[in-house]
Amino acid sequence: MSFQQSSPGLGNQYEDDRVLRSYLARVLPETMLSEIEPSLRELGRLAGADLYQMQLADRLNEPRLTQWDAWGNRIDHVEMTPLWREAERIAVDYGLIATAYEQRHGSLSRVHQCTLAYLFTPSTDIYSCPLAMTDGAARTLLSSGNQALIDRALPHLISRNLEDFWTAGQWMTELTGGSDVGLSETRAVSTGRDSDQVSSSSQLNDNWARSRDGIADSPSGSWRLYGNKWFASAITSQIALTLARPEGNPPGGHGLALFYLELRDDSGRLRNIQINRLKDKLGTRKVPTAELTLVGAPAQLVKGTTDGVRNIAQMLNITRLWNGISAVALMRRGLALATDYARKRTAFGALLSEKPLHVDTLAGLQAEAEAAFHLAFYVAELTGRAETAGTKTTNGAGEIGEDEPLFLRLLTPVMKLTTGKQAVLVLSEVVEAFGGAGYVEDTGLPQLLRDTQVLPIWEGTTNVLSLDTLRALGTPASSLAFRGFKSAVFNCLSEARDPGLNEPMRITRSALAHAENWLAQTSKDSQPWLEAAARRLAMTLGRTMELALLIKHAQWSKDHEADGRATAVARRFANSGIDLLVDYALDDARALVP
Ligand code: MFK
Repeated sequence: MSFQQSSPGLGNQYEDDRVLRSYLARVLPETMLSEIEPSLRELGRLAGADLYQMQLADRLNEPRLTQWDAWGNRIDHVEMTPLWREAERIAVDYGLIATAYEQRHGSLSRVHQCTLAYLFTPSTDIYSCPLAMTDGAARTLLSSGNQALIDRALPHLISRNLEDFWTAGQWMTELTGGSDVGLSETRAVSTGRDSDQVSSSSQLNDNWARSRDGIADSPSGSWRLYGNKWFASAITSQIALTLARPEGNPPGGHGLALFYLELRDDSGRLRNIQINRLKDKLGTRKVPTAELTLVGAPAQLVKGTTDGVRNIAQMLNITRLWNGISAVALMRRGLALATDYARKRTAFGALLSEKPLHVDTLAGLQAEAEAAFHLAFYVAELTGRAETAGTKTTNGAGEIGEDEPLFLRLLTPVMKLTTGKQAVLVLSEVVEAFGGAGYVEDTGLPQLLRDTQVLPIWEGTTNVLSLDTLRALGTPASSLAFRGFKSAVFNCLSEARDPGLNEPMRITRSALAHAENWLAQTSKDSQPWLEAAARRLAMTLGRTMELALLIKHAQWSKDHEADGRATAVARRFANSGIDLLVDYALDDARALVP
């Protein structure tokens, strides 16, 4: 065999990323960009070089659960893979959580953090999962106003020191379901004084110190949890937020309460928690996802004894943002590899990069990825603004409009569901772009697709988030959320002058008007009709917003970078199906699915 095929390679993942760099140049003040750029460049280098090599070498490693020691003691120890240990170190070093809470750049700190996450994610085998939950827990504790828990846990969650750093789990799913969380069966039994009365952090720390000597003890005034958690991601975390029903509470999400747990005692033993097994999953195999039994695990109330679902929702909004950033990061990785490969692979007498059909295929994927990128980072911008609302920020972006919180509430599920689906489509095509090689494990490509497949599932499936979109819309059409959506779309179009953007603008306006009219009509109809079309509506909103953001960026790029590529992307994406709102008779659907 004389023929040798060069493998696809990666350059500096920051320097080579036209889309990211152009976006940052638009949204960040110059001083901020020049301050953070050296660390982005360094992380981009790591992600494309050492970390990527380590990821390929770590491919066959998986977390290992050891339930018993040699002497018959139950230990339930989970060993992380070498790549994950390195990923944790890098995450702490680069401040992947800290950046969002130190808020050195006001609301734009979220954009900064998401940029770090975007560069970090594709080379670290879903270590973004524990980071997402850690971020979500930090935000949830802050919003809870529970000062004792904030003082105790927050410094660890946002630490830049590896020794102090804690990750958090988010245990919601039970055998009864991952979507209808209100069905949770875990019981909470009060052990005495209500922990709401634990008012100072020193008191809480005292209580904790006293309970350190044994897992059977817990801080006074706390609770014990009994039940099974069926999908507890990243069980290696130090703390978890979870839902349980205090005895006597009514059924449903309202009757659940939000609890805080510290998983291990000082000797590292789990505190009345058993790990039954690790899940054998399609992808995300580096994530130690566990089935747990809580056998009186000591816990603290985070905020009141009811409304657990409402109180954990803050966490979901943050992890959904991470989901979107992960979706665009994985699309970027797949396309970086496929594009490089196209420049190295010859077929039928020419490089793939010179073959019109191959180039056209990759261009379509690039348009999807670029559209998703702008939507995910736009939600990061809005999240940063919501988090710093009312504070004086260094970038003057602290003021938010009346519609903005409801608009963000609407756009977060829309973004999560839209980008998750795009990522699966893009990664599936990326695998195909390599032909048979894409189907072979040691290229690392099948794993990319399998890991991506989780994105439309966890943190709310596409259908559950479509229903959430309806809930977030409130009273359709006239709602503040939709008003916010509409004005954001029009704002994006307001400065577009390039004639090349006329057609994308027409398609945006038409999709928006259709959605608005459809909502006005359908909201008068029956609930089943509205529900049946919820996914088509949510995807239409997501793709319309994406196109509007592409148009805005294209005009900016033309004006400031003399670059027409973003316009080409907007034109391509505009013709890839924006308005998906078709009405099918519900009876026909029922007939098809007897
Ligand atoms: C790569 C990065 C990704 C990170 C990965 C992390 C791995 C973690 C693995 C997992 O944990 S996966 C499991 C995640 N589970 C979910 O995402 C649950 C999916 N199901 C839903 O989202 C359902 O819509 C929900 C459970 C919220 C529905 O439950 P209910 O009991 O029917 O709640 P309801 O009545 O809709 O809402 C209760 C309250 O919460 C309402 O407020 P009020 O009480 O004031 O009326 C809602 O408005 C509010 N709410 C619900 N969702 C909200 C929200 N508020 C703000 N934001 C939201 N997203």
